[in-house]
Amino acid sequence: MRKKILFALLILSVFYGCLQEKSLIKTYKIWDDKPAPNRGADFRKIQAGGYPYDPDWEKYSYPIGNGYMGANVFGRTDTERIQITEKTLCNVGLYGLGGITNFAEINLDFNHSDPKNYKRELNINEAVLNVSYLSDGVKYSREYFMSYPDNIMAIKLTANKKGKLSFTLRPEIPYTADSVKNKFRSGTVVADGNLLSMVGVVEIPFKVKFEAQIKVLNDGGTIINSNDGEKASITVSDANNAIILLSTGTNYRLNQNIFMADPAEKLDSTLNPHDQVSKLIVNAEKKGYSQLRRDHIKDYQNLFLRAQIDLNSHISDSTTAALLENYKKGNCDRYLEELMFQHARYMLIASSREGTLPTGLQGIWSQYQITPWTGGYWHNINIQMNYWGAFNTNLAETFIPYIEFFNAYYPQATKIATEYLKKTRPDSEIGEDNGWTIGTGNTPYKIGRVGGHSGPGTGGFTTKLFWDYYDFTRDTAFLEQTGYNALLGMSKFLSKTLIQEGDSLLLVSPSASPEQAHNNTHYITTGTTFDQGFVWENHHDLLKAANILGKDDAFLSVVKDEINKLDPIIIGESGQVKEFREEKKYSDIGDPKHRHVSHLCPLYPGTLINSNHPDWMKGVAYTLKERGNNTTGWAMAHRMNLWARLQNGEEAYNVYKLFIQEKTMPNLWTLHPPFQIDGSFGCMAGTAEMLIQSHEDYIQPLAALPKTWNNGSCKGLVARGNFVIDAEWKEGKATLIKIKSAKGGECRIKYEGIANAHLKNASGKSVEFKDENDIITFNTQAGDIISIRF
Ligand code: FUC
Repeated sequence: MRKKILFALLILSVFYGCLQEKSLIKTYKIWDDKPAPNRGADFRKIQAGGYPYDPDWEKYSYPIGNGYMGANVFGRTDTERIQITEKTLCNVGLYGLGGITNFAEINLDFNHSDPKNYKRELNINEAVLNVSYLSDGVKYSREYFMSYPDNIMAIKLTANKKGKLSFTLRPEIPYTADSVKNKFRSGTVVADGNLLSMVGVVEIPFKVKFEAQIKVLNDGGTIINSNDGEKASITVSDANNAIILLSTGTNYRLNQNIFMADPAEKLDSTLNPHDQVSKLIVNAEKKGYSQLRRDHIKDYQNLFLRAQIDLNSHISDSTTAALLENYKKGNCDRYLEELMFQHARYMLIASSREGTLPTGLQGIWSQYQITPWTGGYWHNINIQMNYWGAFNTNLAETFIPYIEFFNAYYPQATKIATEYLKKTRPDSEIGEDNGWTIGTGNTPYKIGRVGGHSGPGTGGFTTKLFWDYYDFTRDTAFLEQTGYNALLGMSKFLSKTLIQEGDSLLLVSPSASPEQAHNNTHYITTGTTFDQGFVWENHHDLLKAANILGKDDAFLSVVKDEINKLDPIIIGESGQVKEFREEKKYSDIGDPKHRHVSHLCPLYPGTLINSNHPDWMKGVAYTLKERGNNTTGWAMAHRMNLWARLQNGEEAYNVYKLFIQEKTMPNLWTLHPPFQIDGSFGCMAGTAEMLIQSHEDYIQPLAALPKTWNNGSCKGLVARGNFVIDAEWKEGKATLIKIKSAKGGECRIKYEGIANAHLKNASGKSVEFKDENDIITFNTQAGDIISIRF
């Protein structure tokens, strides 16, 4: 009998263990008890770049996405609004760069005017959105998702009584009305049987051909279509339920020509998205809704479920809007802090998948004709911030689109490097081997100029992502094929931006600290900390990469010589980290409250400033205090990560709190303002950085734990070396740290009193370790799981 009970317990615990691995302890949902309003754009309030603001879209609609396309769903019961964005559909944008634009508006007329028991809910654990309500005694439900494996949007509409589902589907191509200033596009909507096609072209400046197909499959009732002029529609009457499938495409192909050719030559005009868009619909219909849904959830959860944090919170009953309102009043519910973290991971998965473009300034969502700042890839902090958290929150694959983007823009980036050097070095010999670089403003169609208000350090800021991608994944094939050459080429370029000053100093010239201005003009100088710092970081990472791969390029000796002559970090008379070499006291030059803290990049995302230089760390703390936490969205996120690296958990938490209180909207999108996605992703990285750090040569769990997170646990966060970390803590002290070694290798962990802890492997055997000043070191093989109990 005892044996049987023990056996049953064993089975149960194995089963429970499996469950633990596969599901989160909590369900994360964003929900509301009313639809998003849809009152139209507010023409009195103008966004960056001069385009009208749509507060309802921005604050209340819920986003879904699959890397290729995104949708904002309003969940309305009169006329539902589903606004579609497709990443490759661009018009002129701003500054001649091209920019993402609204792809389609899908209207569903239900005319249910008095809904009861209304609920709309975005389930973050599954990436599925639901709307349900009662109208005239009938319960109506709609379920929406966007699948990456099938590149399709699917909607299921149901009524709980037979024959009660009726609606008209009316898609519109946006911004084609005569009243629209600068009409860039034309197109038609045609209904044929149960299929609606939207076909057209955004003529200026790239002649992008686009097509969307929408298929309506009704169960019961009748279906008719209408082709009334431009306003084609499909009407379903008295059905039991229905499925809507939507696919989109353009003739954009990510390749080197996109960045090299003139605007009208960038795309292959012989390509037509029609076949591909049709095939997606045919395949999806064949597969069927249930299988599409299963495949979508499986694909999504394969990424999403890898990491979780539990800050000792309870799922709240309040709507998300009420939770946020309460938080603003000072009731800082930790569930919302967890939800923000997981929602950002959700949005990263929804907007950045292999084979699609990188996630942009607004992720994959834009309802604008011209999106603020073109929705582009801004490289003086925004795009980097988008990916900081990909690595430590266990979503490294979401960075692959940037690697693909890099491979496509690389030849143009080498041209830009040479052009820049020819312009800035008129007297010196500029050969052809100048590496590559990238400046601030870039889009899917164009990489822009280097320099101006942001120094050439933007290139090193970018390659930091390549190094970190390697360092977190330890993917040596990536380092060999792409990473090493990217670092090498960047060092070659940066090396040529240096001028000799005396015997032992090399300074970037011209140089700028992103967007800092003095006397109302951007301040251009020599050797800013931002530029010097990123030359140091890139050179340093290159030498590490060369060492790993056993490379012996002759240029490496140049790098070794230069790295000692950069003198990047100088403490000024106020105790500040100087932003400019010529600055004496804090704020002598530039805006003392500027949102950018580019001179602190050597602490985060860089590694030059670290605990081996306590005076520099103090200088960062002084500078951060002076600059203040009250700034724009992404700028708060950078500060959060910096405070985390200073291991000041209270300040890191204060900025996070401020970010939620001041910059977060009821749909949990966040503001720069306007809506940008970088701040959400940056704070997601910051949350993980507070819990696990690994930028020095050891892993440091709970490095910046604030008091309010005194009890909790995390699972599946990643440290450099590809060590996957679970941790549990009570009263601010670790009780268990579990390390899964994905790639093997030496593991070093720093934690107070760790030498007294018990280390066991998965079969319960003690693990030998060396110990030195609260750092323990032990060897691992790939697949090893080591538990450290305190
Ligand atoms: C950088 C920032 C701005 C804005 C823009 C998109 O240039 O300095 O604040 O976020 O990117």
